[in-house]
This record gives sequence, structure tokens and C-alpha cells, in this order.
Amino acid sequence: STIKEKLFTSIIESTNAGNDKVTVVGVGQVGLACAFSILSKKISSDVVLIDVMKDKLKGEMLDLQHGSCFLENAKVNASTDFEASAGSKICIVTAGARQREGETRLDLVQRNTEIFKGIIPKLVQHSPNTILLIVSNPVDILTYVAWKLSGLPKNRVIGSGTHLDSARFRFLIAQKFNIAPTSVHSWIIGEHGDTSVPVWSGVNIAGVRLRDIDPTVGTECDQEKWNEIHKQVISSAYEVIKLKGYTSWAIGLACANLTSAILRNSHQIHAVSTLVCGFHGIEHEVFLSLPCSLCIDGIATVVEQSLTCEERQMLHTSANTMANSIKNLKI
Ligand code: 6V0
Repeated sequence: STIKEKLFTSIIESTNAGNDKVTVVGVGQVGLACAFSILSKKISSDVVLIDVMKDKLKGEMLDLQHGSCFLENAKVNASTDFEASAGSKICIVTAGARQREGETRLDLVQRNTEIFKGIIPKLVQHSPNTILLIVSNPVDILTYVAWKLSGLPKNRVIGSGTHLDSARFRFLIAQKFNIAPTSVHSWIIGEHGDTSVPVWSGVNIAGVRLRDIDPTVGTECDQEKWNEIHKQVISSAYEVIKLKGYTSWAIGLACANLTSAILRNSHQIHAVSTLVCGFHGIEHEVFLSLPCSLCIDGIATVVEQSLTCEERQMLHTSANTMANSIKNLKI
């Protein structure tokens, strides 16, 4: 008999699967930052990486496995075969093409839709009860595409949406006041990116609304130009991309935070992309971010904030843009 047989007496046929399995599809900069944040924060003990680039995938898997002594013995697996994702509680999708020169945004949407056609049905086939967390851009449209392709109920298909934009917003306001970002209560909703909606009417510190101190805060008439902060939020992704080529750490941490909220059935409220038809008077079947409570089944509730007319109008503009983009998509 072998050393193993001499050393161990089998009592049961044990399984290696964790009950907090998370699959990350796409091991580019964003996928890796998601996986690393989830592992290093001990959010999941069972992480699977999926990509089409075999060697890169194996290299990343081995590198992470070699760190497992420092990751609470988490299991890290990787494969080009979606079977490895079977039984995932959450599947994070970061795969996607980047814009080519001369390519319109809509062309990119169609290209990424084609990529999603090869990913989403396979994820659902192997994990019929999973929650899809979509990160690939343009995230709001691709979350809609994933919802359509998956056949999953709307609570199980979530886009990372403006969770990241809100975090940037909180950080920048915090810097102005020299306080901790988590002590800033401020939300960005709507479309992730250029047309996002900063909810200045609700921004508060310890329950004190900035608009009660100065009703012009965040408007064009604001002497202190707080609205520059929202412009900075929008330009920050472009700035980081210009400086280092891509963004990764903040989106990775944001996704780890959402994953934790879901797996812990926490009912924490975060701004994520969801089906917004019926909220704030929106009639289009589109995905945009609103504050949602997250549980083990995905989205439990949506919070309908008291928006000003202007904020509501901005949200409607985003919804119309989304509806127009979706109209021309071949899903
Ligand atoms: P990247 O570094 O080019 O990685 C993309 C990865 O996807 C590569 O490893 C590809 O091999 C892989 N891939 C492509 N096709 C497939 C497929 N069919 N199956 C499996 N894997 C595939 O890009 P990066 O990681 O920087 O960005 C990924 C996506 O995230 C892009 O669409 C970004 O625009 C988007 N981001 C979204 C953010 C958000 O807030 N929602 C933030 C940052 C980036």
C-alpha cells in the first residue's frame, strides 16, 4: 500500500467542492483583480477561472495556487471548459473585446454580444441556479444581453453598474472633507460611465444633507463647484487608462464587495445594474443602476430614491439611450 493509504483511513467519500463557489470568466486585468480580491479577502474558498487563452490561464492558476497557504487554503481551478464552473453560486463575467480603432460603441456591443452567446448559455447549463454578475462593458447593455441569453429571472442577473462610480464619488468627496470614504453617504445611479447620475439631493454626512447647508451644491450655480467631483468621477476611468493602460484594482474590489454581500445573504444595499422598467416612471425594458439590497438569491429589493426633477430627467435620458442601443442589437 502507498504512503497515502497507510496515512489516511477513508471514512466518507468527500467532495472538494466549496459551497461558496465563484467562477470568473475572463482572466484579463479585470478578471484577475476580481479573483485576487475575492481570494485575499477570503470571500470564497473555491474560485474557478475560465478563459480562451490556455497558457495564460494555466500560468495565472498556478501562480495563485502557489499562494494558497496564504489564502486560507482556498481552491483555485482554471479551465477553458465551462464544465469546471459547475455548481457556481456566482459567475462573474469580465470577458470581452476592447474597442478597435474606428469602431463605434455599438459595433463593440455587437462583438461582445457575440462573445456572450458563447459564454452565458454554458454558464447557466452548468449552474442553473447561479447569479450572473456582469462586468464587461458597456455593462448595462451587456447585463440586458446576459439576462436575455440566460433565461434567468431578473433577480439573478446583476451588472456591477455604478457601484464603482459611487465608490469613486465617495472617495473624492471624502478627500475634500478629510474624512473616511465610508462615512460619505452618496450615490451615483443610472448608466455606468459618461451619463451617470449623481444624486446630489441625497448626499449627506452623518445625516446632514449638503443641500440643506447650501441648496446649490452640485448644480451649475454652485460657487464651490462641487459638480466638478462628478466630472472627475466620469474622467477618472479615462485618466487611469491613460496612465496605466486599464483599470483593475477598484473594479476588482467593487466586485469582491458585491460577491461578499450576495454570498453572506447580507441584504446590503449597493448601486447595481438591474431591470429598471417601472421605477421612476421608466417604461423601457432596460438595465440601469439603482440602489438594490443583495441577498443569496441576487437582488432582493430596489430602493426608489426621492429624486429631483433634474435627476429623474437624467435617468430618463440614460434609459432612452439604452433602449435605442438595444433596439439594433442582434441577440
Ligand atoms: P482584457 O485584459 O483584454 O481581458 C479580457 C479577457 O477576456 C482576456 O483574457 C480574453 O482572453 C478573455 N476572453 C475574450 N473572449 C473570451 C471568451 N469567449 N471566453 C472566455 N474569455 C474570453 O480586458 P480587461 O480585463 O481590462 O477588461 C475586461 C472588460 O471589463 C472590458 O469589457 C472592460 O471594458 C470592462 N470593464 C468594466 C468595468 C466596470 O466598471 N464595469 C471597469 C473596468 C473594465
